[in-house]
Amino acid sequence: MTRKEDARFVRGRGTYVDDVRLPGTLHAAVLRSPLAHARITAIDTRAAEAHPKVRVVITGAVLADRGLAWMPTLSGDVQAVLATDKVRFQGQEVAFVIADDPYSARDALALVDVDYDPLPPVVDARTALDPDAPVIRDDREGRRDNHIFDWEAGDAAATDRVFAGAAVVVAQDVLYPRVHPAPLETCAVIADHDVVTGKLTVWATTQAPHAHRTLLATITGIPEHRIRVVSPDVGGGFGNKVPIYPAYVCAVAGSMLTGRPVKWTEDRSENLMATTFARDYHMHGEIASTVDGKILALRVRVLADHGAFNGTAQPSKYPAGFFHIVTGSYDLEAAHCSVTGVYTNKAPGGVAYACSFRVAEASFLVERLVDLLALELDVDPAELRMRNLLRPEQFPYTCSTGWEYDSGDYPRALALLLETAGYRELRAEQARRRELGEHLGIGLSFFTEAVGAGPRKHMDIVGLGMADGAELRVHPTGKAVLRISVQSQGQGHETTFAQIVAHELGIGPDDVDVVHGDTDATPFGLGTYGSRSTPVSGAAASMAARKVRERARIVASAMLEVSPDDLEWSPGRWSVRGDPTAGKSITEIAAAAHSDLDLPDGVEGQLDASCVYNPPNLTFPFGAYLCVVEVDPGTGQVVVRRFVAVDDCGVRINPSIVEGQVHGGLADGIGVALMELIAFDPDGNHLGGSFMDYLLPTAVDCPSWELAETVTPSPHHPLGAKGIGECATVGSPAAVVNAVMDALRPFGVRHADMPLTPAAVWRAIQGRPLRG
Ligand code: PCD
Repeated sequence: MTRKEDARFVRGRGTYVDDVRLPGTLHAAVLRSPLAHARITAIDTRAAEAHPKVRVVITGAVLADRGLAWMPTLSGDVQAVLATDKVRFQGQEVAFVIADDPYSARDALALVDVDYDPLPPVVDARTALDPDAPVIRDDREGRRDNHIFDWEAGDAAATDRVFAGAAVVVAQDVLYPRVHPAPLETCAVIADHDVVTGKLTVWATTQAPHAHRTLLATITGIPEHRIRVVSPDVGGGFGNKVPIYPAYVCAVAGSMLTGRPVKWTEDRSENLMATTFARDYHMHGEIASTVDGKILALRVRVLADHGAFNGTAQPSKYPAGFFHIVTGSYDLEAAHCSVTGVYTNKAPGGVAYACSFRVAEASFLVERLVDLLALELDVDPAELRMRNLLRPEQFPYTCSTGWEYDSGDYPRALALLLETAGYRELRAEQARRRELGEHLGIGLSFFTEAVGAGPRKHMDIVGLGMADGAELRVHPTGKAVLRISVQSQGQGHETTFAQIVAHELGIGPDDVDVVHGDTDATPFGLGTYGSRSTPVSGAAASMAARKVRERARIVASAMLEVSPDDLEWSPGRWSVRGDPTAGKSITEIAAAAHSDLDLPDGVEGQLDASCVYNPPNLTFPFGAYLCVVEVDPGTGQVVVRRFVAVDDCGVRINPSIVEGQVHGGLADGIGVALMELIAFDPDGNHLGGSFMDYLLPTAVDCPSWELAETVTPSPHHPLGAKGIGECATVGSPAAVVNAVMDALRPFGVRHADMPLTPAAVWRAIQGRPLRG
């Protein structure tokens, strides 16, 4: 089925926040810090306020009077809404100018005069804990260093024991650099506070409208039932639209101060500089094996750069997200990982950009280590993986760091990959081309994702348990409306969620409309990230539809004057067991459910039903990827020739949407591996504030994807579906990097850090790799 929403998107008829025009709207711009670390000694707003079109200039002091200068982050820290004492990263919000039009607001920024007293910045996470490092968060009582947390998983002693007895140990420092989700639509907000009713309506680019409503209530003190968050069409999220940003709070304050709607739309540089980044993990990994390549254990230490405020978005029990899935897809005797988080003078964040809370970092590390082990043992990397993958009979499998993988047939996926790619012929071609002095590289990766958070007893964000809801209404004519708590940013939920209901009720997907993105119109839930919509809200939709089906059975039994037990279901219809001609369709039953038909005592009319789904476990999709690159050693240029991907996300609701999700993620992976990097100079100046510097992959950089699939249903999801949205971004960078390293083998290169730009590759060939 093609995507329903495309009918409006391909006509340019989508409605994004910036398209929303409310009468009387004022426009805002944010004044940002030019310095990475400095004390603010004075702010003079008089000249800006004198601008004829400026209505209000909000500073940290104005907010402090209302208790709004600081706000909670998603990780239990606090973040400055507008700086009062110090600025802590370049691009930090210092003042918020509200004017009649966006141009005047921008112009007036230059009229705000801020005196800064520069302080030395902490730019390199590796020096953040030095005893003489400047303390970034001196706002926090008693804080004398830049340490945020230490966290560990697995059994350290058991792991050390296995390592001590292992014949082979390979170790490597691996950086997963700071990258950015960079959605095409930047962030935007309109806050509209009605002084008469006290009601606040916030139009925002959010992946989690309900969580934002609760947070806005907590931050502003406006009662939650008077807050409505509307997230219309969203032009890409990728984790960037999970947090609440300071300008959202400023817009609310601005609307309360002016009594008018206040709109703020971020530009590209602001998005790249100040909204949440991803990764920035300095990892040290060790892998232990026997001489014949049986992988025994994994030991990992991580230094995590969280920027100036700890604003990572992930379940609160897990400060390093799901990083402890670093055991990957292999059967290990022991594993241990420890993560230390530090503050630096960089933008806050650490969002799960297209991965379920740090699975991208984990998966990249283990897949690099497996390749390095193959190199050390001189074994083919496909062969080494095949020997060590979990076997189907081991599921459900509990890994050494505690995750219970629900289902999988890994060897089948890898075998299909090798066959689809023509692996043996590729290796033969590589040998031939090496003779000619040409550098073809073949890279593999195998990954396991963990998507669909909760269960809520283990997972919450700021105390909100990770469950999601769905409400299904069936109208008298049999047409249905499904209301869901999750929010599409391009994934096609209007199509797939209609398909789920259509499948359960045996009606056409065009007879089901999906409502989302408006907290006044949808049930509560935690929203769309961590590929959780299908595993959680998709399950809720399916369960709600099954409740409707059961209600329909009772109504049908009253219509047919038989016992409900004598009815059997076929898609769209209840009929008398053994007599398929005596039956009633869902449409007929819906009409009857709204009619004067006598229903058994205790049975309500109508068919509507709802469900709050608390997932019993995450779902564990997986895949096997192969990338073929050519490297020009003279220039260091990498060209991706082929990319073959086998994905298993259980039952696919919409195969073409799933393929689209995989295509997008594979392109993401090429970008991260070869070109994307948020870099800083030693003063903390941000060096990637536009798409001229922060490179995103285009069609030119991508081959024609070659996809294949296996289907291993999730045993606990009502439809057997697992999430897919982030799989390819998790699995693909390792395949690309492994391919480049494979191509560089004749030059004796073992490892080089991402992004493998021409300069980085050329330097690695010269034996002078670029370092973090
Ligand atoms: N599906 C199907 N089947 C299966 C699964 C799935 O069909 N088995 C489909 C669904 O339904 C949807 C899609 O597919 O439609 C997806 O899904 P999922 O996996 O569930 O996911 P979601 O939740 O919905 O979503 C989310 C994701 C994420 S997370 C990300 S990053 C990204 C992805 O999604 N983002 C985006 N993808 C995408 N796409 C687009 N277009 N855009 C965007 O933005 Mo994060 O955490 O936020 O970082």
